[in-house]
Amino acid sequence: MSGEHLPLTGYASMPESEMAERLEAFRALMAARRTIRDFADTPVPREIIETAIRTAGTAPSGANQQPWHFVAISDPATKRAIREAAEAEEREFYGGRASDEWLDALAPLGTDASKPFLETAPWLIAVFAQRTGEAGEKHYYVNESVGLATGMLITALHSVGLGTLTHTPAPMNFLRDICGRPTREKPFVLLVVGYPAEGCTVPSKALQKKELGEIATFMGS
Ligand code: IYR
Repeated sequence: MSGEHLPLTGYASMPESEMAERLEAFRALMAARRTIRDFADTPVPREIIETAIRTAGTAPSGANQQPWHFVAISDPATKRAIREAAEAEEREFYGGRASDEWLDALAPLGTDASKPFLETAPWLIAVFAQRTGEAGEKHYYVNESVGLATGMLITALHSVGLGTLTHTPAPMNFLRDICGRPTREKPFVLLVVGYPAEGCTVPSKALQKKELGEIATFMGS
């Protein structure tokens, strides 16, 4: 094996009964996660966002290149600029750019071009995918890597009672300009973060998750 290697640390096996118990508790925690669109303006400390982003930064990535950058925004003027740019795109999307099939698929969610949460929520985290590194070197499996990191970010935030919305105004190149990021970075997703507003509702469709038999096939025992 080439390249320096060190002993693996941080793994401790446990009895199968404890595995089952812990996993069931974690499954139940994650099953309670919902994408929300109605946020309270209650502040969330910066340290909480920092630790959640550091958690995301532990994700596996192609050749461990960590091809991500997170811009965490609480500044009201920047949030307003993002809202204005996102709503301009969304007005075009809902006003004709989206196919009828796409609008039909979205109908159960009840979304429209109005995105007040982009100003109400205490934090926006713009996630950028780096197609190349600082020295111009190619990054591998960029979307897979950034998707994994984003999933871990959402999981970390949910684990401490924060709600998120994975928002993808399309196109979202405006995020690169507003956040001052280089052209080698592509906006991946805009994560809206905060506490659910009082009386927050979620679409009933969001409560229906597929059963194990629909999402998994086992080949062998
Ligand atoms: N970006 C639009 C439309 C939208 C698209 C999908 I796919 C969604 O799951 C939700 C919304 C919007 O944010 O309204």
